[in-house]
Amino acid sequence: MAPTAPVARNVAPAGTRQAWMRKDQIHTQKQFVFEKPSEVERKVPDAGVIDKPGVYELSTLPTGISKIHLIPGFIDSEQADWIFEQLLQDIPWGQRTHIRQEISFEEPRLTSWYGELPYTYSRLTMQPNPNWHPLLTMLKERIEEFTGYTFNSLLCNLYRNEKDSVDWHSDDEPSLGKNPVIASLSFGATRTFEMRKKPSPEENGDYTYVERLRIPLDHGTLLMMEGATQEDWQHRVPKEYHSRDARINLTFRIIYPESEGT
Ligand SMILES: O=C(O)CCC(=O)C(=O)O
Repeated sequence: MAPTAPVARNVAPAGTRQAWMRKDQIHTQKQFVFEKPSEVERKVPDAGVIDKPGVYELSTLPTGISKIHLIPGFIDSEQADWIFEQLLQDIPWGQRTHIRQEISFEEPRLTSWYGELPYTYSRLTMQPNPNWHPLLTMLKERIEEFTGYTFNSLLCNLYRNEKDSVDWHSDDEPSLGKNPVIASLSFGATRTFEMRKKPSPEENGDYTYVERLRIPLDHGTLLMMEGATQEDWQHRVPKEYHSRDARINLTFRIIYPESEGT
């Protein structure tokens, strides 16, 4: 049977004139009859939570497997305490300004870049900085030993409080090459790292029904992102409604000269 839309029927008793025909009739009896829509309702899926150590395959698509590896306590909390204080003090933190449609706005966080090559994201270029802090070199080597990858660059982020954030994006700049491996190490206040799957072409860019994940990243936690994760998923660190102390996030990357990575 063809689906029928919900209808409102005039149920005035038979024999009476229709209300619209009688100027003196002021009371009409209308009854709304609800008929269930035939279309299946779509539910916005609840966000999953990943807070246990392990390797997680997020999705398998023609682009490949999107994989993350969560290692809480990669740096033990006593060591993480003094590393955090040292990095807060020694890293040359700066606030970058973006210009979009002739409107300039400051990034809601402080950043710093290390590496022999420049790094361009959101049309903003961070100049090469080969002067690695010894503590950052030590952390890079520890991650390399654990993961088997060799990183040549580092983007440092400082979230000063709950108002600082990074919006939805993928680390998919051409200079990172295909299927980039990103090692993300966190110190200080716990913040939620959120992920959402990119919608399929039929969704026309609508993220309403996509899969979502919440990953609390605390003091000393390492998060590895690999495979098609940057191609098929986005991530962000949202602002928080409640107060948060400072947090430092170090994202070790492999940068290629533009022509090689593409
Ligand atoms: O702070 C974080 O955990 C994420 C940082 C990030 O998304 C980035 O540097 O691209």
